[in-house]
Amino acid sequence: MTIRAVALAYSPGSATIAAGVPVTITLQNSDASVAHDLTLPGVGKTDLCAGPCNSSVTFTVPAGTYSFVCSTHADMTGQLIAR
Ligand SMILES: [Cu+2]
Repeated sequence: MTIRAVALAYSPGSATIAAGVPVTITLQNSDASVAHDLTLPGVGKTDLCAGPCNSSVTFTVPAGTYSFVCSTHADMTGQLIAR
């Protein structure tokens, strides 16, 4: 799945993933010269990179609802629903 970072926000801001199997999320940072990542606290994160750039992370999580955040922009958040 691809999640964009554009204008200091994630798009989409909420996404549903499969629980219990490896899921790869690619962050497509479209904000020129602005560094973003996608951090799932306690689980994993993409590399921090300045746009335009792509960075991926693969993780496996049990069913639940998770918040993700950009490590350089605390108000840049989104939600993953694993089921
Ligand atoms: Cu950011």
